[in-house]
Amino acid sequence: MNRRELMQWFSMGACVGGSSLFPVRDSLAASRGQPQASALKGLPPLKITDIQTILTAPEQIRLVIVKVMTSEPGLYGLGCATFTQRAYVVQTAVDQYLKPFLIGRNPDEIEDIWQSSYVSSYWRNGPVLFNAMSGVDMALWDIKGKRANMPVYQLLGGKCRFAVDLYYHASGRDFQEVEDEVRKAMARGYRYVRAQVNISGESTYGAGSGEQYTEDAERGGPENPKYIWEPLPYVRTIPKLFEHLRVKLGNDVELLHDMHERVPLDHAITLCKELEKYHLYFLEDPLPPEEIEHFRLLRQQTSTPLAMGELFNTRHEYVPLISNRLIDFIRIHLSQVGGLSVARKVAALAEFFGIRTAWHDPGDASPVGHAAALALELATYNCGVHEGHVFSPTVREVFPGTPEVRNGYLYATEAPGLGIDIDEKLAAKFPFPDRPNFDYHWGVTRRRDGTIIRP
Ligand code: GCO
Ligand code: MG
Repeated sequence: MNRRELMQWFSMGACVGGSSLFPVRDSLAASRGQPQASALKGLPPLKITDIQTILTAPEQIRLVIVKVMTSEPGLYGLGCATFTQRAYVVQTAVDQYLKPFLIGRNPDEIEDIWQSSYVSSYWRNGPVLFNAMSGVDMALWDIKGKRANMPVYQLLGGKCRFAVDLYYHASGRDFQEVEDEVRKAMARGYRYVRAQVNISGESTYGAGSGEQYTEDAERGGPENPKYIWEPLPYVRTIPKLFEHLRVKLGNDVELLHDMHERVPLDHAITLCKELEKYHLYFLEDPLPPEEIEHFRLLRQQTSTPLAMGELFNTRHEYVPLISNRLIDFIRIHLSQVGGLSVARKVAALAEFFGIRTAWHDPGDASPVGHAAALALELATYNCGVHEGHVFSPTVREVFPGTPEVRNGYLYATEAPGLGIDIDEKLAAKFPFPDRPNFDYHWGVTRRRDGTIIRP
């Protein structure tokens, strides 16, 4: 069907599910008698008929997908509600609480569904509820896009770039391994690479040391610390890593680093200042979210670009950092903050303050979450970079329409809605890992003296 035929088909009132046609209505009469029908331009009224959660782990990462079904046969939306560390709690929030609240509602009312879900438990904010709401929210945008027969980025204002730059994760046990990984990424066309290195003898975040965290890790508590991490060796090593990378690789690659909020303010200031000469694209999470007031001090001391926000839940956390221009990049987990609807408002707020987006998109955002972030990024002027995850061929089979990576860019599929689907039969073949639900990566790393560190 060409575009003209498509427009005729739409003006006749065809619906996305395929078959039903509605008589052309007189728009004036409709707006007097049936305001809703007029606003829908002939599309049939729609109701939410069911909401399901789909749990799957094709890469051993616990993903939570929300599927919102509608009264239109074959029309459904998908959203990402992934919170790997507490997946079953999110499932309960969707199945036991949001589902009964939202069945029968009109899926077109995305903003109202968000606002009413937000107050539906009286106590609001926080992980779990926001993960559940994120899943529903993305699914509703997916439905609206399918209904409009447009990719979601069109509904958000249309493209302001053809694709979005990705950053690749390079980790290694030593500088040489990290350098090799960065070279590999550059050879594959990536222009942005995050570099993390293992600190010998320490439980280093993101360094690919292959350390196995086990169930007995926490048994000893502060009396018997097993996974040790100290700030000083870390703060001394990282500038040397970036010196090595700049000497060996030159300046043609954008380098990033994630501090994962592990050091106190004095060390954060020292490290940010020392890294200035290596011109990072950004330095992520120099401080924990509990210490956002410290950003005022850090900001005045360093020109290293700062990224912050993946652990934020509420507007109370990100507004001061943006409005006081204390960071350069806002990082938000779209599947955690309340979905596309919230992230789009944060992006708009950030634009007024010259702050760019770098949504949190590692492997624990599902391909559906990546597709939603991409839709927003394509239509967001102040988009900086998309956190890249190299999805395995199996994940791509489970999620047909997972956005394609070409030459370091992430491309939209151009299909209506979020442009992505799930093969539920295949997804069921990848149940959550046969390990305890508790993820022992977190809450076990301690200082030498036994003090727990964040995170
Ligand atoms: C990042 C993050 C992640 C988190 C992970 C926690 O910047 O990509 O810090 O790697 O650690 O999402 O589950
Ligand atoms: Mg991070």
